[in-house]
Amino acid sequence: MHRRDFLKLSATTGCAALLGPSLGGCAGPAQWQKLMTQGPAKESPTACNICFWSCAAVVHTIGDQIWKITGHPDDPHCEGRLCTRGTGGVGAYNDPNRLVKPLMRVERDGKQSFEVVSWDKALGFIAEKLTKIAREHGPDRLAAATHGPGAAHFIHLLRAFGSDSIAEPAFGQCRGPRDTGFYLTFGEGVGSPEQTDMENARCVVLIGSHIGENLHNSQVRTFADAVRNGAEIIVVDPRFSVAASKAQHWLPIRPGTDIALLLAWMNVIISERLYDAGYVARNTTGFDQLAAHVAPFTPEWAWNETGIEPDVIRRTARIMASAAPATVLHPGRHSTWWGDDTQRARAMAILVGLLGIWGRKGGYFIPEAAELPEFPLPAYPTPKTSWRDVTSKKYPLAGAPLVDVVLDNCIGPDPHYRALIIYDTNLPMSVPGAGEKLAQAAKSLDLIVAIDVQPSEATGYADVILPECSYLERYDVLRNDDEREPCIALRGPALPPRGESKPGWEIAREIGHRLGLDKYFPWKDYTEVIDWRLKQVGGSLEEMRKIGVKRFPRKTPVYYEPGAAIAFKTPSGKIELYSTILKDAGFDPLPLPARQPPPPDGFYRLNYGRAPQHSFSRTQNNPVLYQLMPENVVWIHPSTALRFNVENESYVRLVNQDGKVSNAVRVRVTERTRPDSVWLTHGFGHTAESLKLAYGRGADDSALMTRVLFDPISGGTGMRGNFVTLRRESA
Ligand SMILES: Nc1nc2c(c(=O)[nH]1)N[C@H]1C(S)=C(S)[C@@H](COP(=O)(O)OP(=O)(O)OC[C@H]3O[C@@H](n4cnc5c(=O)[nH]c(N)nc54)[C@H](O)[C@@H]3O)O[C@H]1N2
Ligand SMILES: Nc1nc2c(c(=O)[nH]1)N[C@H]1C(S)=C(S)[C@@H](COP(=O)(O)OP(=O)(O)OC[C@H]3O[C@@H](n4cnc5c(=O)[nH]c(N)nc54)[C@H](O)[C@@H]3O)O[C@H]1N2
Ligand code: SF4
Ligand SMILES: [Mo]
Repeated sequence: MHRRDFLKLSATTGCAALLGPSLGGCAGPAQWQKLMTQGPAKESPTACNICFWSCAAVVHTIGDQIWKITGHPDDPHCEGRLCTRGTGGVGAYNDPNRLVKPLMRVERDGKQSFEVVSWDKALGFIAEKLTKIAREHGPDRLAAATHGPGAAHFIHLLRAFGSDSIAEPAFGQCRGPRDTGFYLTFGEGVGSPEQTDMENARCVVLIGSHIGENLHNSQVRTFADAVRNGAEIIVVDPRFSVAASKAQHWLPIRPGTDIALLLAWMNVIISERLYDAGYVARNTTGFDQLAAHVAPFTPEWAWNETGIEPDVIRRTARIMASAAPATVLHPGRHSTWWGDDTQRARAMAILVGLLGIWGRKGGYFIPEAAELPEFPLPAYPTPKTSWRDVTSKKYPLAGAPLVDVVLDNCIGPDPHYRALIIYDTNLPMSVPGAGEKLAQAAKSLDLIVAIDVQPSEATGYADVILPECSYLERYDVLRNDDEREPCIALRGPALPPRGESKPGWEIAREIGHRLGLDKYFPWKDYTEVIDWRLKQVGGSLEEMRKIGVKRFPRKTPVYYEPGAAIAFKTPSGKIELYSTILKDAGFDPLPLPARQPPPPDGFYRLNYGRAPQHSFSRTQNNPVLYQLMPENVVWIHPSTALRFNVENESYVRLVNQDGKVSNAVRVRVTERTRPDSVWLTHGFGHTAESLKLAYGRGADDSALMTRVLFDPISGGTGMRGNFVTLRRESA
């Protein structure tokens, strides 16, 4: 059987695998009222999974219905209040389009469709294919693409099997360049949650980061603390973002020229001797080379590049330097922009070093996790070929596997990888060009498995689709992030899994057992693992089911002492302002400015980002969040509206530089976007028909990204180099 493009799960067989309105549906006002008066509600702890920030929460259930989900009062990720999306998590349970039965691709009379099968058949098929691949090619030829905390179960499965090729769009399409740039400079990346001490800051500098629309709960809260405390807020963004609206200093930069601004800031800070000279002398190397490098990059020079006036550049440089060390120069998060992204992150990291704010109060604190032992298991086998062997051929400095590289190695007559597991990630909408690559991979690979809660775009390429139950119906790995105060949180089920859906841990264990990996899954139920780990730190699962969140005292200080000589994990043991690693690898050891070509006449830069109501492409079909924002709109400048003779609320199609046409999308005419750009919220324009609410609504930014600016250092896929024009839609 030949696999072709992705199948829409609309075939009658497929529909039987979805929950359906008769079982689910969203409670209307009358039902809510009834629920609210029925009490008493049962309360159980969870960690939100509407995004991976994993805020600890309390699920209030009455019978088999969820009344509401509220923030856990003791949780530092949310301080008792969930964000819009977390509150709407109820919809993740009620979504009538949820997957609730395993599906397998079948071909009858030359026609392919998905057929409901038993778990035993689906898992048996997967195990048979993987066993054959291991025998004929080696277990290292299995790859995975994952996201989120639940991925841990499948990472464990792959490592136990003998593969470490586990890629995430959260690296190559998100944090990769940022973490690589900071790693090269400080010997470590930035954490998640980011260790920015905004609540104690006197100045916060945001470069792009659109906090407020980017709704990582505690990050927004600490940014609000900074605003409330009267900190000077400097926002560098070509668009008038929500964060810009809170700032005293909004620098509407020409897109793609941030390195020029950062170099000019350094020029001012060095020439006016505003840097922390003691910190720089004790903790950095390469200062002289840096000083010589930035000397020509004056504010007057940068004006021409960035469009920011020299006065503003000088004034903001002085503000951030005088507030230091209580200055947060935020490292950003989504950093795959223009293809020079590791160098931009390096420029930010160097400035962090000059200001002496790493490990200092009001700058970057030192994060710490709870010392929570791992459940004792045998060591993993060493993969015959590691992801590094595959990735380093193209990107020698990439710090993690890249989805693009994995997919490229899934294609062709004799691909390196032979099977792919997709867990909690929607590649066709999160990696530009991945849909086409997956369609090709489907022809070359022996097996594609998708594990998802809903029939999203990625599942359409699979041979086997396994329905995971929602986070509200399962245990997962304990949350234990590096943060200000060590703290663990429990995700536990509030209700049993709907239909035949299963928790990820059980799916991974069942596959593991069928592959003969019993020694890596020696427990019956994942609660045994959780309970064992908690008992090592004086707790228990029983206790955690009651308290949800447990805090621990810190073992190390939150900041370095002023005047400390810090041991960094770089080759020199210092902050490397000048990077010998980059030089040795043939890259610029100090960042150089770049310029992006302007849009052709009649075209606009495609800018994109977040809205508070949605997460990536995962929530558009959530019946609660759908009501808050059913489709995205395209922001256009009034001059663009005039030129195309379109009005607010009318519909247009976006056509990119390669002729790709979007769905019809509603226009919002606003001066908040530049005349040379348009703005879209990411995650809309779904093409999977079984997502009944989300299907066909709004425009998909990913589909318009046919020009990818690869970052040669980290392998990140720069997404901002695309242009679109408008095509009027007749009413
Ligand atoms: N509600 C919600 N919040 C989320 C998420 C979500 O899905 N939904 N996702 C989370 C995740 S994983 C991430 S990575 C973050 C992403 O959020 P961020 O890390 O904040 O993303 P950025 O790309 O830095 O920010 C987008 C901003 O960059 C601006 N911009 C565009 N081009 C340029 C440029 O050349 N220079 C500068 N200085 N600015 C530019 C845009 O106008 C926009 O305001 O959001 C997180 N928070
Ligand atoms: N065009 C464009 N591309 C982008 C971005 C952008 O702004 N624009 N942003 C980039 C960024 S910053 C990031 S971090 C990545 C994120 O990209 P992804 O990792 O792909 O995004 P997610 O929303 O986490 O994954 C969505 C998938 O997870 C499934 N899912 C939801 N809950 C569960 C669950 O409990 N279990 C399982 N098994 N599946 C579940 C959803 O149904 C959906 O199929 O995207 C990147 N790609
Ligand atoms: S930030 Fe919002 S969506 Fe993300 S985990 Fe917290 S409450 Fe859930
Ligand atoms: Mo991200």
